[in-house]
Amino acid sequence: MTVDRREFLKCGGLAALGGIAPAAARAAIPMHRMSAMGPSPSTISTRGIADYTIRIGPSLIEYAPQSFLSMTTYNGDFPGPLMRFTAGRQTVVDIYNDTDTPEQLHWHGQFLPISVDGAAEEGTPYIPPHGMRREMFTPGPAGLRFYHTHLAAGADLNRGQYHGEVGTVYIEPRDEAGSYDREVFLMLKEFAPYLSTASDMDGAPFLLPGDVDASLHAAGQAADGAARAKGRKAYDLDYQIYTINGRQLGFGDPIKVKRGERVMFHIVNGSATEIRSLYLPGHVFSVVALDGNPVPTQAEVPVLWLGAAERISAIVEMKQPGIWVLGDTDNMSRSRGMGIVVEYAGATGRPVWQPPTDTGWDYRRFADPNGKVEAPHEIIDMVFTRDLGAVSTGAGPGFTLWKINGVPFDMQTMPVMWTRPHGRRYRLRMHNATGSIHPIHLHRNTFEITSIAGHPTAGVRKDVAMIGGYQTLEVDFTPELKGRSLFHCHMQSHMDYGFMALFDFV
Ligand SMILES: [Cu+2]
Repeated sequence: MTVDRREFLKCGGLAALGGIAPAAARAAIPMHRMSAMGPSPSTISTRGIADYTIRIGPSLIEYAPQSFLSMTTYNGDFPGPLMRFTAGRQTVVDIYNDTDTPEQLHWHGQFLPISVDGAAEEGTPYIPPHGMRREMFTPGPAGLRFYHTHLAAGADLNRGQYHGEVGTVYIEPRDEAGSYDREVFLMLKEFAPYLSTASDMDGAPFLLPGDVDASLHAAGQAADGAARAKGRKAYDLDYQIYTINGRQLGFGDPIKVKRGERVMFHIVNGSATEIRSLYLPGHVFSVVALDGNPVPTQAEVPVLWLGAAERISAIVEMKQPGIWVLGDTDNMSRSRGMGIVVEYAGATGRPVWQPPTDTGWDYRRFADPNGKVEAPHEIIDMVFTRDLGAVSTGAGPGFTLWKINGVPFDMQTMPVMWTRPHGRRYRLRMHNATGSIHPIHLHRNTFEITSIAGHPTAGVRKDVAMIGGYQTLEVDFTPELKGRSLFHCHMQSHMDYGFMALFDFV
């Protein structure tokens, strides 16, 4: 999905983009279904025509020539249509659920009322099977956001974010510097999940700083040892097919560039569970924004890393003519398709891959070196633990159960863990007593990373952040909105098996 910026502006934006119904087609959508399905009063628009219409339904996606996957998608394609909003300007989106099961469409990274946020745990109503909802909201904050289903999948790998219900949202700032020539949107996503027995479920040590907390390590090892002593085995998840924008490496359209061009890459990790890296041999990424929020320091890095649901906006100056593979640094992931070809005008030959030499990832590179962190009104401690293979699925291994402060989230009663006054600054001090990296996420808010593994930092604002194995991560925030906000690990298999908790700001 590549958009020439000048062309985009010339054509008036929305109409220039694929996957978006023109006004005439939109008017043809059966409006009578709306009243029949009875949209909730809070979401009824005074306007007649929606800015975007989304249809959730089954489709076939051609991930390689003559090779198709059957999956649930938005508007019959993967990724779903790129939705462009303007910060602060009210928008209307009609969502039709053409499936047999209730749906939730979550507007990830935006500050929206519970009625439209798209999480049943907070109280968002489901979009009924074969029904629709009209959602009216004021988008924000500006920057790269996305949307995805928010259903629990559990052991059913045909549900939730394992499927194709993921799309990009770009919220135009009111004033954009625009120091680039072209923008390219990349959606990273694996398909065809399968389960195996974990040999080593903990990730590679790319996350910096790498300090491990001895007491968290001891606690984690003891818990894993106790589970193994009971004869427990845990499932590990992997995927057969890896894609960028729904195509395996070599089968999608190449990104065509010219020497000297500055290309803005807007990258979304739409994975259900995986951490991804990206490298373009001979080039560097100048990181402009993390999770859509401008960074204080636009550092240049050779490799980008994104936990599930993280986004990066980065500019690459095209100054190494050739044909290159922009791909995952992991050879197995790339061989299964995680990459896309970058082709300079006039270049010939086969796409070239070279491994990077520096692969570390440190959020502090993008921080404000002189930033001062405000003291919070309250520090909320969280301890993350796991019980390997504790959720039995009958014969064979089990799914690992995840706990926050000793409690796995109860999907039946959906209890609030912390009720706190609105208008105060909170610090989440998260202690990871497991060897896994977790991309933790807080709905309806942006937080500031204030400490990583004991090292203070300031100025990096995100809505997802990776916490390293046996490390402590601190993030500060002042709740944007009153009401419930869901906190969870963004790995589908972790959030479905306990790794969630609710705040209620009153
Ligand atoms: Cu997790």
